[in-house]
Amino acid sequence: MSATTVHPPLVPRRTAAALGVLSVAAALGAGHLVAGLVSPVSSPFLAVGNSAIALAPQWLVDVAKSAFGTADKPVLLAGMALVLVGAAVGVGLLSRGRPQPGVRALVGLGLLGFAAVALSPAFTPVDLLAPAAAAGAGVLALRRLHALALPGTPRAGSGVDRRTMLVGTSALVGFGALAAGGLGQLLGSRLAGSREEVTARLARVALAERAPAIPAGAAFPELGTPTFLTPNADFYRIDTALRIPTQTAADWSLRVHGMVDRELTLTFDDLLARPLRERTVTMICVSNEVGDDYISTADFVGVDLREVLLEAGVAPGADQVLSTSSDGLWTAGTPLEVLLEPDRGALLAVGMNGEALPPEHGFPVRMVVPGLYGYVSATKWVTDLEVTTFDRKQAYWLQRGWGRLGPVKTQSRIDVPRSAGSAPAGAVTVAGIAWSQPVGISRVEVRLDDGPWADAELATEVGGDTWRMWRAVVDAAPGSHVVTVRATDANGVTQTEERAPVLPDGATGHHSVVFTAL
Ligand SMILES: Nc1nc2c(c(=O)[nH]1)N[C@H]1C(S)=C(S)[C@@H](COP(=O)(O)O)O[C@H]1N2
Ligand SMILES: [Mo]
Repeated sequence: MSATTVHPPLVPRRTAAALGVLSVAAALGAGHLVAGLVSPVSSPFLAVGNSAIALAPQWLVDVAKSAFGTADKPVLLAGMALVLVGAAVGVGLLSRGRPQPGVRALVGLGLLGFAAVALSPAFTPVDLLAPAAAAGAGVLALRRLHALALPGTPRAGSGVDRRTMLVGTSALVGFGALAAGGLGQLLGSRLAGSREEVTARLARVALAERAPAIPAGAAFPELGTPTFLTPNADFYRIDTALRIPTQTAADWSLRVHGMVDRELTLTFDDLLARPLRERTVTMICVSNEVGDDYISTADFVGVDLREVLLEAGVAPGADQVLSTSSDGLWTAGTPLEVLLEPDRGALLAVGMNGEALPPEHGFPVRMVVPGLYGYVSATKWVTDLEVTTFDRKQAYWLQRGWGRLGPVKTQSRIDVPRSAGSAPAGAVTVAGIAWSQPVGISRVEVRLDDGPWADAELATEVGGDTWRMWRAVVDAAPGSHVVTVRATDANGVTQTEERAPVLPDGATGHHSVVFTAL
């Protein structure tokens, strides 16, 4: 070793910047590819963009809208790309000596992607695969390139010189990132294109049945209840899909078979050629704990499922329709008797709140059956209906110990005051939702502490298949209080007070909220 001061070797500035950009490109490419493969909603880059929009203050959104009009999204994405290039250069420059600071910065970016994906209401754990792949690819690329770029680390025994290796590996990472990103984009855009086409077609068709307009007095969002219709982006999401099926409408078909007189195969065009009906339906998950929010409402457009079953002709002895998703991995068993009720209104849905179904909610076609929990009825990405018996075939959740029939139980929920929240003492507004499909709600009562039950005011009714909002005013002296709610259905049956867990067929019990009057 020489006697002069030892400077640790450093990667030249420009090379370091280039390494940073390549590593971030590798991360984005890998993330976009994995998102395209498993879940189009989970691309970290797009998720960060969507979160930026969701978290942006309203004035900023307004400024962007008025300045860029419909180009506001591309402008946002371009802006994010610029910021990312800056961050990438930063990652490189931080790592001129050792790769660790850059690795940490990449992991930080990955965590940002994680947070953005996890923030989406459509989030399921598999959505974390894309940001994880992104962070992994970025760190790998940075470490590898860094090792090659650092001066003074000769690779003993290697025939190729370090510089050639560095250039070659850089080119590989660059092309790999582009190819992965491009492939991811292709996978995602095929689906996006098909969705746009379906949305446009739905806007042109004349509906055979329209859902009544939602009256102004149907909800009290200004008090803190949900809006009557849940925006698609906020609609709760539950599924076991490890990968969101990316089948396009053109590739879709539905087979109706089993105990039927005539087996049917319907294409997407066949569906759209049939009478299309619009119905406002509240969907609920059996896993909804008392007071929880696995419940949402949408205007669904689709083909009447009963009409399809009658056309196929149901053989005597059948008691179940087993529906299967296009990946073949999930099934629901729906009581045939319910599907054949003339007034049930079960749909093979293609539209949701004025657009094609979102990918995570079943594009291109799903089932919607008012009054049944989703696990026995709401098959997303449905491509197969087998008319059969419960004895012969057991659906996914039935095999795992959940109930066979799955009718939605009458329930109510308090949305304000928030749990552990506070309100000025005196007249305190209590508001929330209640549901009892398919008959509807006739009465909601609230009780403060151990006081008597008092009638709440019901919002304007939309239908028996949807939730109904309610509000009440209680007189609360300063201090801690419990407010409790109970609902009564249109037949006069009040929801049970008895607590039941969600397993096997849905929770029961009163919802109570503790709050402080100040
Ligand atoms: N293919 C498929 N469809 C499915 C499921 C699933 O896991 N896979 N989950 C069901 C359950 S349990 C519910 S509650 C609803 C939820 O529909 P959503 O995600 O559109 O709200 O979809 C149902 N359809
Ligand atoms: Mo569910």
